[in-house]
Amino acid sequence: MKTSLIIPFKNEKYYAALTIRTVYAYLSKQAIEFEIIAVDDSDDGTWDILQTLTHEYPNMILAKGVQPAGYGTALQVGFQLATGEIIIPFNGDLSDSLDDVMSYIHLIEKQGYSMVFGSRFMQGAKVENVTGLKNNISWLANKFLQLLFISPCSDITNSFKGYRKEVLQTLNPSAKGYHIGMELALKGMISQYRYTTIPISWTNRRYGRSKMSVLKVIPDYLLMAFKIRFSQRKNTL
Ligand SMILES: Nc1nc2c(ncn2[C@@H]2O[C@H](COP(=O)(O)OP(=O)(O)OP(=O)(O)O)[C@@H](O)[C@H]2O)c(=O)[nH]1
Ligand SMILES: [Mg+2]
Repeated sequence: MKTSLIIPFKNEKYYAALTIRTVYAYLSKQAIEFEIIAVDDSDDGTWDILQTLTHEYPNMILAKGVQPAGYGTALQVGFQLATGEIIIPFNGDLSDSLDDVMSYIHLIEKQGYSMVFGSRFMQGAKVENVTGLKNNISWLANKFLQLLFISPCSDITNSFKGYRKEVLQTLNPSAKGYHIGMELALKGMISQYRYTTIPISWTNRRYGRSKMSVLKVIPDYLLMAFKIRFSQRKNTL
């Protein structure tokens, strides 16, 4: 099955070339068919770097995000362009692991899962250089979501997940920001798609600046979680 890696970039001039080259070098050595879809919302020269790379790598697609720019809208642009049967959002700052990408592909292709979720909070996960506050808020938010949705998944908010394309097409995400990962996971679980959660590795960025303020995004996460929970309740009454 062909895999589409969707990589969003916003002002990642230190990572753009490093990430694309690292991903290519790694995936080219695996026995898989793949494409990279880079979706860019930068104004720091990242776009020019990515454009140069498209001449080097034939199976790389480069697209601009749509305005107003957002992590969620960027992923949605990538989903529309993806031609693979497996779709995996992968962060442009190399925080996610390519070994985990291969585990996702294996679980979908060989074990028939519709979705695979990566968890930073289960036994076996390796999290490096994370800031205490962000990690604690994220852990707490995921505990809360687990209770609200009675879910065994310990990392619903993480966007690094793998999906069959046909699943994404039915989930119809609306989140414009970082909460798109949570929206897709919750809607997918409610729709009873077969999924599993595995421990993953996550390393904090070494260069550049984080675009995500965890405190600012909390209202988006809460609103979306309650909206999904209450529409689920209405449907089961
Ligand atoms: N196209 C696009 N990409 C974005 C946008 N916001 C963030 N990104 C990218 O999405 C990825 C994740 O964003 P980060 O800023 O690293 O967010 P984070 O991983 O939660 O934050 P850190 O843990 O501090 O790295 C990075 O590759 C960003 O460049 C956006 O509005 N548009
Ligand atoms: Mg990051």
